[in-house]
Amino acid sequence: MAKKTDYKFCFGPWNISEGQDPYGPTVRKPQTFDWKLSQLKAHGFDAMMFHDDDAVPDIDSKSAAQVLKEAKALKKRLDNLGIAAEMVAPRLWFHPSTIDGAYTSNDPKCRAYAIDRSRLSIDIAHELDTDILVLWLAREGSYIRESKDARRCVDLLVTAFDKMLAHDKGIRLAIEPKPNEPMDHAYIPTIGHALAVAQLTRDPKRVGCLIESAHATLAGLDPADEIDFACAFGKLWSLHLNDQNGLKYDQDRPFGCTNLRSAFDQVRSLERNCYGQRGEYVCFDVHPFRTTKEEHWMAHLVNSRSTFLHLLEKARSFDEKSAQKLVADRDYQNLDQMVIEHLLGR
Ligand code: XUL
Ligand code: MN
Repeated sequence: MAKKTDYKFCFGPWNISEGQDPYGPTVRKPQTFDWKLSQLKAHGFDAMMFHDDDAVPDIDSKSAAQVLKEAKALKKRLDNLGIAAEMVAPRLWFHPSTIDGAYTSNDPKCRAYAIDRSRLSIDIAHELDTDILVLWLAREGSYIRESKDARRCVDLLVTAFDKMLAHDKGIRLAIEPKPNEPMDHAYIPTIGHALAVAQLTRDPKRVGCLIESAHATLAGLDPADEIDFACAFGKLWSLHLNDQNGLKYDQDRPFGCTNLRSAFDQVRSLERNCYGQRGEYVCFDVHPFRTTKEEHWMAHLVNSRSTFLHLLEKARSFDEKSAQKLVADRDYQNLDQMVIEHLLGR
């Protein structure tokens, strides 16, 4: 029998968010970073994900030396608490230099800013002892098709990735595709696009991906199939499990809350690909509903983890033998019902 994975879990400080949306302000007072760290351990999580400015606040106002000093101090705090840093991601969508995109901005000065900041993020990752740089390419796309040359933008992305790969021989780039929001259309909307672009870089072996369930759903794809596809290439290096109710704004709902069967299929796919056995983490990129009271602030994370563990039990207790008999008989009708009954606990 295959070895059972002992899954490790993580989330980011932004997942304990204050409820702001485009139509209204925050509804919960911000929590301190220390509180977030203490909650992480208390609720059975093992690691934290970091944007570069989660790790070092106000990063743009500090010298590189100061940034690295603060990253070192953070690493000490994490070590003392027994918390790992899962990844670092450059936040390339807040600064004025990223208004028209970062690596694909039409302005060469803005592109230079994006690459410099990415290199600094890699140095932070190094200090935090993670070899994963996550790239959610937030503004690499267009609102107006004629504003950018999409062919040239592919070249610009490859140029930027090559500079990052050259900067640190140990870093691995995990591209997190998302088809839209904030852009009308993103240049890297799916895992297929991410892995294709990886092949154009100077070191394709160090360019892989991160799948977010909601992003796959927004692309009209099945998250479980995306997981299998990435794993067929050995390129699934991180994962943002959550849920999404149809084709609308990115919802980051608790894992399994909208489509329990899809969540079950994602867990099955992780299991058959032995995800987690090479040190990968299960991360939940989920947000509390705006209505959430401060005293229930961790519920969306705790519930996502708990649903994952329940579904893991369901995946492991699924009667594969009977399922295979139905498959051999092309009786998908009863296979369908078998899955439903299993999820209903019958
Ligand atoms: C955006 C998103 C980000 C990335 C990290 O939709 O998912 O939080 O996961 O930059
Ligand atoms: Mn994400």
